[in-house]
Amino acid sequence: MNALDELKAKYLGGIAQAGDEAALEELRLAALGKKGEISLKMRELGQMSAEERQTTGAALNVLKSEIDAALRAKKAALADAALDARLAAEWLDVTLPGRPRPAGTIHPVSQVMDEVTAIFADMGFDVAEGPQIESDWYNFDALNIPPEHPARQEFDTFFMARDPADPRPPHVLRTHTSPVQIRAMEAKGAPIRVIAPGRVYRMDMDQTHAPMFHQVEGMAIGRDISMANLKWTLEEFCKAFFEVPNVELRFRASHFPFTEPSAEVDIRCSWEGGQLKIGEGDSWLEILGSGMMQPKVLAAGGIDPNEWQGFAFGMGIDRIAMLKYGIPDLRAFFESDLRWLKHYGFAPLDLPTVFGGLSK
Ligand code: 2NL
Repeated sequence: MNALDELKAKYLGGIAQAGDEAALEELRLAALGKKGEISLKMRELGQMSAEERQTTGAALNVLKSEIDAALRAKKAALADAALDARLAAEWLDVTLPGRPRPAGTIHPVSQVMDEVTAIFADMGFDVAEGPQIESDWYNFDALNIPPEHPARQEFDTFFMARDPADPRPPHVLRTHTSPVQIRAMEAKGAPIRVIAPGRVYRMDMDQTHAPMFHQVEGMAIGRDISMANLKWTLEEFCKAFFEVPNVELRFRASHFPFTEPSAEVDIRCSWEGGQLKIGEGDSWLEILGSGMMQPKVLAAGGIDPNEWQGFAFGMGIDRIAMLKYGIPDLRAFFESDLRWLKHYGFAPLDLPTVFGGLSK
């Protein structure tokens, strides 16, 4: 074996064995670098005879390109191997199902409020909102609630603190959303169709009462709005809300200071097997209070009762939400009744995975 064949064997063998780029670079410098073995051999050509120089020179050039090609091929092979190793290590199954993330849901009371609002919006009612802390005038006087009325007692209404030196009556947490309707009358005048959904407060707390609950009141004022319009409006509302083709309503004479005449409204129903069915059966379920706007209340809202008249009604949202969705009692709202939450697809015992699996 001549010297060039030895060099060739040495370098091609070394390149084949090289395990990484650094080893390859070392071999490249040893062979082809300025002081590399091939370069030194090139320099020796000067001392050779013309004939020898030609054959050795050509052979050196061939060897040089062979080594160069081997280096490049090995470098590419190492890069491929590195990529394969990474692909194997970082393997990802994109066909795996996602991890479930329990989603929050809208609160049932909010949902029912939205439903009620949408139904009345379809019948041309605007939505009005107002303050939850009201003046004594908007909450009581404007509604023809006399000073001696029980609602005005300390036991029934939450009164705000007032400097004892201040002679004005204290503000209250509104006990109904009627004040919002008085404000709407003042702001827009007649004719008007409006509903007022929102939170109300009464000093009451037992199995069927909470100190804060939700109400929707509504009113329609025009030149000749009558109780017939009230009845039709409430029937349409009940059909849409309870999602039944027919309903039957019963108006029972009643009394509210702000309406005259006044009626409590019951809906025909049955309770077969503990299941409430609206629209058929031998039972009646009270769903709301209503009546014709008392003339003094119209006047308090700045509307002339000699020119205008209208109906008004009020219902408890929490109660009709419980009826519609079959919730047995109020504690569902306070103690997160599992049936109630499950009905809405909310699993209360699963901790959200975003908290890093604290439950495990
Ligand atoms: C009930 C009864 C009712 C009204 C609310 C009302 C409002 C104005 C004028 C006249 Cl500004 N009336 N609201 C009328 C009748 C009944 O609520 O039992 N609610 C839960």
